[in-house]
Amino acid sequence: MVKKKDITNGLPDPSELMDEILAKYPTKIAKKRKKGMVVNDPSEEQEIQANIRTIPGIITQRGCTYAGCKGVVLGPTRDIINLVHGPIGCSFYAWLTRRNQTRPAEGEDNFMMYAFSTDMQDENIVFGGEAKLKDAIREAMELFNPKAIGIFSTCPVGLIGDDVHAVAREMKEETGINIFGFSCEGYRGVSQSAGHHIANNQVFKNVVGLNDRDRKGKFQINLLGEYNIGGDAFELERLFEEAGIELLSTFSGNSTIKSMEYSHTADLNLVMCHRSINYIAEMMEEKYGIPWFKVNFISAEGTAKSLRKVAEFFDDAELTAKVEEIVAREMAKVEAVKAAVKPKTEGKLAMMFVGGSRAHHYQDLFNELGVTTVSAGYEFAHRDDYEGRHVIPNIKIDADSRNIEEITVTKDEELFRDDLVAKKKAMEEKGMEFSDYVGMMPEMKKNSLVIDDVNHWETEKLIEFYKPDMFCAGIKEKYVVQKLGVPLKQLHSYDYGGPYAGFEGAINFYVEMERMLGTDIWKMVDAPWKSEPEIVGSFAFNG
Ligand code: CFM
Repeated sequence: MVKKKDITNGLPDPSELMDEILAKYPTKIAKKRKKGMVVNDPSEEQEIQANIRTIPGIITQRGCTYAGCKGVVLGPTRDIINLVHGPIGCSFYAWLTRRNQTRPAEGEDNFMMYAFSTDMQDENIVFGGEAKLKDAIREAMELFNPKAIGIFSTCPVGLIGDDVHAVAREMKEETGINIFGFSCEGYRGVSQSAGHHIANNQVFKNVVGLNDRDRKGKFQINLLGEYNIGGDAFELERLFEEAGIELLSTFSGNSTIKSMEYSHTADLNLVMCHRSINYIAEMMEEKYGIPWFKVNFISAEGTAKSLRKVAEFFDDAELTAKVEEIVAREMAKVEAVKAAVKPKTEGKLAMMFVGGSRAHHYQDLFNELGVTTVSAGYEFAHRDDYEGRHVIPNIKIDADSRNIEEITVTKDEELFRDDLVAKKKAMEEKGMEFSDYVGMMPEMKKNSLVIDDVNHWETEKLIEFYKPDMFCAGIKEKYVVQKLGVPLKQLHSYDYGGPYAGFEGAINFYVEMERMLGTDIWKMVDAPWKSEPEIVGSFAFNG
């Protein structure tokens, strides 16, 4: 049986492990990879290299720009037809695999179970696909009569030069509905992160502000960067509703395009996933004066803290009392489950390599179970998600980032909320923090190993060194890791579980971790090829 690292006197210094990992690479590549690895010291300012191109040939966890735009940001919105202009494979592999759920009202449009594609063929690549795209839009109109259509560009669209924006303009005119395009070709950026930015820009330009709904609640908010994976948004909606907080729109879990149209009438934006949506938060503040702050509803403590911060912002006795009542009631349930589970999970080791925010958020949930995160990293986050937003002015803008449109946002003289600006200022004076994200590294232990855009070779070495009890990542890593004897929890799709957000979510996660951390089954199975190699390879020549 494998013996895991003893961490009673702090985490072991992983410098040797780092050297061993790097020794395998050619010198130039080792130099580059080294900058993406940090032996963490939260008492110091440390720099990590992030958001740069993956080295060709390395088995990355990353996805493409189209995935970040179509799948991540727009995918969970149910009443828009998300039409993919491209070969069918791009649609097929983006079809319902993310487990973002939705709950339409009776009779309301819900297109999420469909995969809409222009199904480009060779002849469209050679002669152009714009005519086919127009036909697809007409067909979609006839069959579904939607309120809006988004057109998503896949790699070939950019290569052959189809102008999705011109088609969108023309078809908007012809159909009378809102149609807009995204230049989110898979290769457009270094990862799905570019797709988030492109999606934010287009949604802000073409959707936000279209409809000025009258105020319905005393406290109106938007939740940005929550995508309702495994039903997370449902749990948060339950809490807001009980507290009397009117959730205008979520970007974009369990959302409608209609609700995004009046989202600019909110008093406050809460940012959950900073990486994917901070652009809209910033742009809404510029244009309408709506302040934002970062929240984390992953973990019971985080949920309580986030709800309390919202109550503090609105500074209303009734709301504060209600929030306290909810927190007290829910925490009692949480504590009861935690007390039963924690003795079995305490002292275990986890590592997580996920996306652009969950590798940080889930550390809070593991902390509640007494599980230490020994190593973590994002697939595609930027330096600010690691080091904190204060580094943004120092981030070098490279050619890949310049490739993404920066839109200029100006103040809306009519709708700008001077009252909110004054409120933010007053709250800041009282010590409340806005427009900030502290990042992952300052909140991780000394000597934890932080790695950006981790690859399979590095994953194997990490497992060999730390012998963790739990590895959190996605489907591409799952079976490789399990064959190495370590259970893997998917933190993208949640496997078949969830919700994990909010109080109920924390309870679900505790119970699941008790089960997953409490079994040695993965350590007992040996991959068959360890004893009996099935394929033996040899070089035909030594050239
Ligand atoms: Fe934000 Fe996400 Fe994430 Fe993300 Fe994603 Fe996702 Fe993720 Mo998968 S928006 S960065 S692009 S929290 S799909 S819901 S789980 S990689 S950590």
